[in-house]
Amino acid sequence: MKRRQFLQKTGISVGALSVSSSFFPQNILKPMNTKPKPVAVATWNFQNATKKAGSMLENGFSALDAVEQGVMVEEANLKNTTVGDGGAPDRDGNVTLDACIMSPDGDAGAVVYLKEIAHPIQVARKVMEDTPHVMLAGEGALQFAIQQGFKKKNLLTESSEKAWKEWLEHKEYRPIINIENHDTIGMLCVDDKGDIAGACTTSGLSYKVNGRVGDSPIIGAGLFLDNEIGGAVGTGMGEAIMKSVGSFLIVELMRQGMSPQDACKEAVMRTVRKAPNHKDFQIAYVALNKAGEIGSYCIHKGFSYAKFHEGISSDNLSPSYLDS
Ligand code: SD4
Repeated sequence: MKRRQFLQKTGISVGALSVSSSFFPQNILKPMNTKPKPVAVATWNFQNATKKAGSMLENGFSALDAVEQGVMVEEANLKNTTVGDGGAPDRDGNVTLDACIMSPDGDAGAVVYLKEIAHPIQVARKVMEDTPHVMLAGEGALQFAIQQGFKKKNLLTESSEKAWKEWLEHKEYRPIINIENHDTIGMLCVDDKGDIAGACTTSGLSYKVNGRVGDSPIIGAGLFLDNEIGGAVGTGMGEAIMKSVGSFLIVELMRQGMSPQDACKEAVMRTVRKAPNHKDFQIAYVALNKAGEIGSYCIHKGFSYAKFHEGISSDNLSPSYLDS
């Protein structure tokens, strides 16, 4: 039956049909099959982490192993006061860590408010692989880590303790754009099979209220990926990222055909349009699609990201931003 006869018979108008077919995003009709060369990308200028992940990918490791080992470089870096060991404490002096990980099959694991364990990302992976759950919190997460063989450690370094005591003298509590307060590592990797994985790990906002958890360990906020489309990670003011479910939003926008760059920009603009105080805080996203294209956008100048692709490490990459 010819198209017009069919339409006449079924009473569907040509207009109605064209509206409904254009409703379907291109990427759903044509799934992406391109297999890119391995790539690792991370928030901020964490090139040691992307180099670690990138060289693992080049040696045939999976994207999941590469993101885990990659972010562990920063968790172990005592000079980084916003991730892992040496992370800044909350206002009461507790170092509490948040992390999550996602694998290409869509599985996920997370820990929040985890104390005394230097590599929360490894515990998050254990939650994903060895329990039927996605997220463990606080004391339960710590008990689980110990049962899994992790060793307890005091994560409050002398210098973070000193800085915290100095802070206690004034107790100024406000988000300050781009300074030490914001250096969470979120990483995305595509491996030589074309599979994508992601990880995100942080000590959260420095001198936060005891108990506060940000976006970083929340699947959909600080990290989200779909192995058919790509992934996204966020950093900055976690409250704003959580309220817009930023990383999930970016992946869904890419599913509808947007480039990683346009999707990151739209996610930032959702926050900007709703938050009149956006000038006072930073949020930044990095996205990677399955074709290996990277996008990044933030509210204010000062955010940077790092990538490793085809043996080349590129650091201090500056995305476009809203403020000019
Ligand atoms: C948080 N998004 O806990 C994190 C902070 C951050 O770089 O990104 N630091 O809200």
